[in-house]
Amino acid sequence: MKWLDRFFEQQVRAVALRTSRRSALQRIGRSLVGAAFVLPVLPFDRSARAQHGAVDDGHHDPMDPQRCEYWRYCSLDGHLCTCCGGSITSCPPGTEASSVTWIGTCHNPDDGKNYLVSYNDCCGAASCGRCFCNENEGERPGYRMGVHNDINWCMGNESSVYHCTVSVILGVSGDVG
Ligand code: ABN
Repeated sequence: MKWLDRFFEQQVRAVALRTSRRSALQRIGRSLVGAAFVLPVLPFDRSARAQHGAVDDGHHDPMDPQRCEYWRYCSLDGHLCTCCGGSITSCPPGTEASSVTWIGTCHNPDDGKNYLVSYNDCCGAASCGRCFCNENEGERPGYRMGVHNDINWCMGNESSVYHCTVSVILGVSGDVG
């Protein structure tokens, strides 16, 4: 393999003789600047994120339970079970609701009332991956766990594997008893 080493050495030396360090740096610089102009205009496939509900298409329907803007999801951080084979309040088959939850208060634009909502994670199957929402009304920083919603609430279940999140109404704000 010595002949190969010698061959490449000769080629590199020949290039070095013909090219000054400054012109080499200029050429590298030019191609980097060129790349900076060309790369941003290349087409990117964003359809995967769109399918997962992460792209804001300007359609904000507070009554569509498969959208993050649905009024009950005002403090939901996770994947919507309505996009994962479950419903607003029930976990998809093969998963079970978390025994501990995150509670939020959401305003229902239909009747003008505020509702106490429990966000139960559904546990026991790998993350659903669809319709991810990060709504944080009333959330507080993570160092106070009870008031932070970016938590895997499956931690108290037999399986702590997170799948998706449901939202269950616990009561109307102002109700006593
Ligand atoms: N409560 C949803 C969730 C699950 C796992 C990690 C962060 C948030």
